[in-house]
Amino acid sequence: MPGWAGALGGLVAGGVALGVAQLVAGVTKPEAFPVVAVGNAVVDLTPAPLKEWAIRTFGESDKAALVGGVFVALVAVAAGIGALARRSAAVGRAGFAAVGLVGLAAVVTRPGAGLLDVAPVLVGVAAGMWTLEWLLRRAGARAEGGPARRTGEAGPLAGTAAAPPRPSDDVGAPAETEGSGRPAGIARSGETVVRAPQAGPAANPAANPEVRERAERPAVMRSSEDGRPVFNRRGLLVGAAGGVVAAGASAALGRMLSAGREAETARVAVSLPRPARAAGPLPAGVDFRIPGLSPFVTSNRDFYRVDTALLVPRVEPREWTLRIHGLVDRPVELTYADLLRRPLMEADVTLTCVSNEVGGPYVGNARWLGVRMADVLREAGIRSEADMLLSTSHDGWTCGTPVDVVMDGRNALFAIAMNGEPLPLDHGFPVRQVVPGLYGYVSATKWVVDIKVTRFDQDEAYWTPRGWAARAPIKTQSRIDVPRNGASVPPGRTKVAGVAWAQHTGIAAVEVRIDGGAWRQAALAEVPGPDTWRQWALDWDAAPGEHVIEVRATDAAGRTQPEQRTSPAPDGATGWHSVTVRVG
Ligand SMILES: Nc1nc2c(c(=O)[nH]1)N[C@H]1C(S)=C(S)[C@@H](COP(=O)(O)O)O[C@H]1N2
Ligand SMILES: [Mo]
Repeated sequence: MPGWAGALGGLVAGGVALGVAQLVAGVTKPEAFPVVAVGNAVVDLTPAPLKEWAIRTFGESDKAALVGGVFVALVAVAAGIGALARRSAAVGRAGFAAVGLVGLAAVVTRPGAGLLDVAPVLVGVAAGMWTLEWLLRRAGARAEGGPARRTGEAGPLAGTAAAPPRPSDDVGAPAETEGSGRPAGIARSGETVVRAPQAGPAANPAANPEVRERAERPAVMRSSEDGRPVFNRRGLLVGAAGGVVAAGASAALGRMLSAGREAETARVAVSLPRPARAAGPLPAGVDFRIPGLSPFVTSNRDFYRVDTALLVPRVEPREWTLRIHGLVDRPVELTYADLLRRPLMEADVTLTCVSNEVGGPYVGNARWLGVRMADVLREAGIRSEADMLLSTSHDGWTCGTPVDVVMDGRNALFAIAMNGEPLPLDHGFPVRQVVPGLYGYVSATKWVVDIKVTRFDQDEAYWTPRGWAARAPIKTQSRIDVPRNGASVPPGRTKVAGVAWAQHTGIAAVEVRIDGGAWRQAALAEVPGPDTWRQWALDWDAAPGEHVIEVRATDAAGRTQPEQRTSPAPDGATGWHSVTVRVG
């Protein structure tokens, strides 16, 4: 087997080792990825003058240069190990073990290292050793049962390698003959021998004397006349390709998991500044505390989530910036630190999704902490012809919000916190928009990174060409939470209760009727302002039988919900919510 084949095997095995290590680090601890640990250790061990030289030479990319250097060193070492391992599997294993020891030393000497930190190195090294031996076996090295077969890693067919030849053995068929030391499944490709080097693309393999000769020999003798193993180039290349795929896939998955954990680590590390304008405690009567009724404050865990993101964007605050540009006098770019230095305010705001059906679950209320969008936009200087803020999220989703709504004095925020915690990753960490009174798809951009000040007649946001209205104020709605539709209710006095919302206008009245009878006024809970939902409740003397309960709300502008049911598209559902219950 030529030297390049061993080197290739070493490289692929090294890649698998790193990919697997990255994957394990992704599930255990991202900093325990050995390349990062080695890089950090190198930084610590580098004498100051050399460090300064590196910073002078590589500048901002000194970290990239360092990690790159570690990778180049690893590539060279891996290739060397592979080339040496052609002769002896023990050498290959020793090489991986030596590299692993360096990785282990780096990992365990990191500040805050724990026992679990050794896992990425150990599992990665094991995967690399296994891959190297597997590849070299495929390539034909040590076909005569060298150390490879004693490792016990060979497939179930390995034991047949020394079986006597069967006269009927044909080149294409005998997995047993070709299976020497290979995992089952791979062994079945009789092709491997037919297309072995020198054999050529024989149309009729049996007619090729060389192939026939080789096929008729037992596998133990699958070597050339001089006693050296036959090099199976195709076997090696196919195996190497598989190894590259496995290495890439595990590295990608590991990076994904790591990124999530890094963002989560960064999120936990955020210490929220005190608001310049705190919202104060909620009024005592905001919550009737009726079992089954939505609590006034929706916990972050229970808050509905709606977005187009298959993978939750993982944005680290130190990498986050918000750019405001377009029809402005002075474009603005803010960092997370800039945002946190500005006066923060708290606001209780109920979010609602336009896709919410009448009675549906896509509505939730939270206390948000953030910077007023209007303050930042005023600094940028919005031109008079602008009427739309086209915001873009980290993952490229876009949202069009009317300028006048954001600037009219309401609590439209670049929010950084939700219910006293940094925004959960799912809800837009590190920064999202919250605009009272507009459905989420035209206002509530999560992971917001860019705002283009523009015009509705010049730009379109994500959902507009998909059949949803460009402008979408929230429609006044009410929902019955208890009793649930289809519930059985004991006869006698019982509570009917739910929530109603008309953000930025406020709820003035909620009425309930049973079986199409007269409307009765429900009691309304307190609210901190017009931007949240409002609980309502009514005592009902339930008589046995089946009953239909309906609800409708009237907002502070005097508009009562229309009875006419419409579906959510294009700008929000209308109609009265109703439930049917059995009493008895
Ligand atoms: N980046 C991004 N932000 C987004 C969306 C999205 O798809 N991507 N969906 C919007 C919609 S339709 C709604 S209703 C709200 C929901 O916010 P939540 O998931 O925090 O409840 O987010 C809005 N912000
Ligand atoms: Mo939505």
